[in-house]
Amino acid sequence: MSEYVKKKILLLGDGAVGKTSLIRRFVVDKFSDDYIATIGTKVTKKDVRLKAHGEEYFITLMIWDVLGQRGYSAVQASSFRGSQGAMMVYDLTRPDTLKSLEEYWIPQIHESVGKIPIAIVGNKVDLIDRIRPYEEEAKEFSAAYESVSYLSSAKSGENVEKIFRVIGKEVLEERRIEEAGKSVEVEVPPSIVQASDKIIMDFCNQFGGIQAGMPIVREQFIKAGVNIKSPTKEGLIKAVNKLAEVEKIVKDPQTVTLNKNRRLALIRDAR
Ligand code: G3D
Ligand code: MG
Repeated sequence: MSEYVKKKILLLGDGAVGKTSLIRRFVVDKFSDDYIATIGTKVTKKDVRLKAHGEEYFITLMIWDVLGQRGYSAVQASSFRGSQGAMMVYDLTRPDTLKSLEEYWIPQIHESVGKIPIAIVGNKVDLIDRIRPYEEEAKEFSAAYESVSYLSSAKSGENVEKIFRVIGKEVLEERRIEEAGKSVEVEVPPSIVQASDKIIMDFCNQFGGIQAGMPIVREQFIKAGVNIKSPTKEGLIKAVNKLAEVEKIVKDPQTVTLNKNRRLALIRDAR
């Protein structure tokens, strides 16, 4: 007997560590050099067949590529909800990205969904010489979180399939998930990144959720020329206007104006 299940897996880690490349490699088995910055959150589906508890499962992995920019905590917390496993990715050529897992990404995930199975992934193994004890470093680090660790390369494909399968299996065999169910407090006045974060969430909430809203946010932010890492007030104002244009198609004029003014106020009040 095989069972059909659907599981939500997050890919987390700093910008440019290789999250999007790993997903692309796993899903279409290809490495593309064109780099498209992930603005917001993107969900990719992949079906895999797995054995767990001695049974065969057909499992659909819903892989969430979450905005890798620190400070977007509302978007991130909202993306974390309901996730059952996570791959925490760092870049082997940039030690600060490993530190960032410890200081930012792992605490964030613990705070919003509790202790779910995680895998620590040191990516870009094709770029390093193996003289340094990278493996030991990764093992030591992951032991502290009772998690598995792998070195991978989205470029060569090394370990990519394996990591997704391992996390899929761990999620199936399931260690306990503690829903902390905490909401994220944002202090006042917000920074410009926090304003941007709030605007994105506000739009998504109005637009039927993060999965429906995020592709539109992505498109309009690009059109407005907003750099998600360091948004400017001018750029955000443009983006808010563009989002309003989209909302005009589906919402009444009053709501559109209300939404727009609420978002412009966020920008105005930002530091
Ligand atoms: P992100 O989604 O975590 O932000 P990306 O990261 O997947 O967009 O990758 C960021 C850059 O690292 C890209 O380079 C990408 O090609 C490169 N990259 C990702 N994984 C690997 C890997 O395993 N090996 C090597 N050599 N490069 C990798 P560019 O230059 O296009 O920005
Ligand atoms: Mg990306």
